Amino acid sequence: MTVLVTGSAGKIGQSLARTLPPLGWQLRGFDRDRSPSGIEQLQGEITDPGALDEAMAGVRAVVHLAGQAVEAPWPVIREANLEGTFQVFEAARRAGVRRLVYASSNHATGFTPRPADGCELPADTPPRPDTLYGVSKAFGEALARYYVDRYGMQVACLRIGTFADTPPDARSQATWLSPDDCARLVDACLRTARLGFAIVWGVSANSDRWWSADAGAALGYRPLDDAGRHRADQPPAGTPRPSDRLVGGAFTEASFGIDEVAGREPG
Ligand code: 15L
Repeated sequence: MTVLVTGSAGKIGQSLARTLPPLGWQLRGFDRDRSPSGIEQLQGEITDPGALDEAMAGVRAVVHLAGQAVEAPWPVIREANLEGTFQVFEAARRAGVRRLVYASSNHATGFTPRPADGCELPADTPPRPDTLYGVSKAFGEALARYYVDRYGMQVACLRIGTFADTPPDARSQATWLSPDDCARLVDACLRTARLGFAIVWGVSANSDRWWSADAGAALGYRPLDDAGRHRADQPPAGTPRPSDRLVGGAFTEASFGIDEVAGREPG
């Protein structure tokens, strides 16, 4: 059964192209760029309904990763993450594809205070975006809810933490999502018989995690990696900053305001 992966040339897309086929999934990639992965690939824009109709043919489920993955000027966010995500949901609906895994982000909740030691935030923590990027992810979650309620789709929204081969900094002791756990999470979302609408933290089994594992466990996600095992390899934590007290970390700082980001090249 074929699963369409949008954003297949991106960091997570290329990783899933390696990790999902051994778990039994046949992938078709869709991206504006080509990537070196060995899966079938179609090139196109996620804002192009015709290209998406072609990509959805014969597909059983969609993993929607494509879009702008960090803060950027509003026109970039609007085009990629609002228009693009809408067109992907619409194309899935037209094609009768019922299941979709949506790459949301922890930055949909970035201004939420980090919980006290030993406490965890539930997966359905209300949106409190730290950037326009975070706002666009909250939009995607609302769109998902709408397609579930109106059209009976089954959608898992993954509030992804820090996806990386190894945890890159002190914050990611809590927020790291390893490539193998990412595959386990997407695999669980594709397989579960219990999916209606779900929001799940995309995080590994980190000893210092702030995020509850319950919603993921309900879908059958069993993470195995722990950022704590890499603690010794990390650079020492810098001077504490006020933004350390918030889920979104640096994204909550003044340098991520609309005026500050307006002239920046999209990352
Ligand atoms: C994200 O949503 C970003 O795509 C990624 O670049 C990281 O900033 C990550 O969140 C994070 O919070 O570490």
